[in-house]
Amino acid sequence: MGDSGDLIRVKLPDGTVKEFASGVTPREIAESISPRLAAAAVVARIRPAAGGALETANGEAAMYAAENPHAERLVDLSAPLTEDVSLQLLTEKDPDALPVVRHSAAHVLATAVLELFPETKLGHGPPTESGFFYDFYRPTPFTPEDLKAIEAKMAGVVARDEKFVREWEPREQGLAHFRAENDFMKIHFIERFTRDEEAISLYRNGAFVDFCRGPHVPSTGRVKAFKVMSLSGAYWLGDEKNPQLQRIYGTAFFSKKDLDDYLERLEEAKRRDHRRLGKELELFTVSEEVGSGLPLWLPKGATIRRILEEYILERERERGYQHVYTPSLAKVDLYIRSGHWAHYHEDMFPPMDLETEQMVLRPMNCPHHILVYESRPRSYRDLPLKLAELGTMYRYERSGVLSGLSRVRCMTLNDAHIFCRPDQIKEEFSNVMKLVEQAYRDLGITNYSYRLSLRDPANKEKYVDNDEMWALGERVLREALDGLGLPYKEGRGEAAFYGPKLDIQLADVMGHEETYSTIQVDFHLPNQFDLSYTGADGKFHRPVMIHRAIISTMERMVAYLIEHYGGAFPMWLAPVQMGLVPISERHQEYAQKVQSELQNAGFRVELDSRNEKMNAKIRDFTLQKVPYVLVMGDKEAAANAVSVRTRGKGDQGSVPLAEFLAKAGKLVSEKSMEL
Ligand code: TSB
Ligand code: ZN
Repeated sequence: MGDSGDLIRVKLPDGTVKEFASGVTPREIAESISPRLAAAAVVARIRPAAGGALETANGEAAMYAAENPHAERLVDLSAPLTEDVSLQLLTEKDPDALPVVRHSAAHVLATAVLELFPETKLGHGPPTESGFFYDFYRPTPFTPEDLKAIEAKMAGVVARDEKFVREWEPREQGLAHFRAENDFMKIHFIERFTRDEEAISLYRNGAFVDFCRGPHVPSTGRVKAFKVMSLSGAYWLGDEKNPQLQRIYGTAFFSKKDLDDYLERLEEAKRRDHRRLGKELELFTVSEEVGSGLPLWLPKGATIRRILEEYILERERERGYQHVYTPSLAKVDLYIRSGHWAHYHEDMFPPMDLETEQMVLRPMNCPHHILVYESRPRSYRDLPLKLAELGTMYRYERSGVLSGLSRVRCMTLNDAHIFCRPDQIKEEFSNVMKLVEQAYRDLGITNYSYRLSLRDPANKEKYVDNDEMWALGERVLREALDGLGLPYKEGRGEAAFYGPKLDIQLADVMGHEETYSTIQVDFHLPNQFDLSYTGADGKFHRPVMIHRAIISTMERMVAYLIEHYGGAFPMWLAPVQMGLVPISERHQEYAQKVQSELQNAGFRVELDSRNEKMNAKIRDFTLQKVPYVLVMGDKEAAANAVSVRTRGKGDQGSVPLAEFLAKAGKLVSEKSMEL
């Protein structure tokens, strides 16, 4: 609180401190600086002088619970300030303002729905990564026409430019209002999240009132660009015994251009979606009879996978990795000893009873590789020992998060465990990074970022409890990263249960990131298994383990490559590199000769000898995104040539077969991205 009682001190981003009467609002402060700034501002960020760090959003609780008065937070431009604060005004350009306008858009959506369908009961309506949603309870399903009407009505609410006004109501009185309306979901939120509050926070725009802690943009008119996107069903509180809710999704931006850009990217993402291309290009399929998250690789997808596998095995051999084969299941005791059972068993398939034993499908390959290490005594001269395997493993991913090939339940990881001396960690780490860079270069992956994945120290269940070990692992990784000069962000709660990781993140068209490569420093498992090597001093020492995957799981990497290339693979990865089209029946023989010549040279070719028109055959190969279509008629047969149509470039005319062969061979051996 300001010392003088009715004056507060406000520190602005440029460092100046100004005094205002207590109760001044960020808007009034903005106006005192410049009317332009006041008009441009959407929301304010304040940090009380006695304050702490930025409050992190914690899902629903953050939406409804009373704010922590000491934490840095966003507030309405109309929020009265009654203590000394640092203040920053956010305009539409500030990325942190976007979730605010999306939350306001959710209120606009609910306003529209209640005006059109007054019998509807409201659930909650938070912003999301890509927009917002609102959950509604209404026995009659919304139709596509309803959604259109809702969107039109929203435009009306925006045009009315209603102020978002925060109101406080004594908790019991507020609850009584919601009870009178039979608003069972609002009552639940209030009871659950404001147990210790005397008053509840409401936001009003026009006649619409919602239980909400804000903040909001100043008025509905600031929701300049929005769109109702889709409708889905969700059970109240995720329980199928509860009433079914209708969740309407939308998105909102500060400008029409941002919205259009987003919708354009969404279209692009749909065009590239690996689940769709996987079907169209016949790469993989998922059968309900096998089960969710258990894809079947079709011949063409399997070809891409096999090429990737051979590629990475060869790189590993060059670098002194030794490959092993180990089974995909083990006795549960192995995973009890490793700590997986204590910290990871929620992600594992349940055990199978077998005579007197319990077996589990392995969720990771590490324990098996540890047993390979243990199969004979090791000396310091054996280290680093790099055991690698294309290891198949099983994880019980929840059905809601499964997606095509990118998140599955049965996966094959390009895995290795490096057993080394502590003084070798740095060099091994750097070797792994070099391999990652080489693989990404060859695969044409250029856009990636590094994430140092740390544990959440509060989560004792998910992580091994050993502060010293975590500190050491983190230090080693930071030193290695700094040594290589790599920029990285941090991810709390993203570590493996046994240690911190360096994860390499790739983003899709929508900017959504996933982890692909990973390097992990582990002091835990060597201890659990009492691993040792004989040092130069003749004594036993404990090795360190580095877990690493270069090209991730075959599933996730192929999913990425499909989307990255939009199905138009470079020559070395294309499942079919050349499509052969004889112009008519009489060119069939020549086409077969060309086919065997190309096959003998190691190319993957497909000859279309159907009784179809030439153009239909060319079109089909084009739709399959085959790099080269080779058309053969009298002229080509006479000259031992092929007429070449290059993907994305069109008809290139007749080329002597030998010349084409040499060029194609070069593209493959150089892993060229061009044709
Ligand atoms: C690197 N024990 C280590 C290994 O030695 C390990 O399993 N690490 S992991 O848990 O991070 O998994 C390795 C990689 O597998 C991840 O970085 C991710 O790219 C990939 N992956 C994880 N879960 C899935 C899944 N459900 N579907 C597809 N790929 C996955
Ligand atoms: Zn491992």
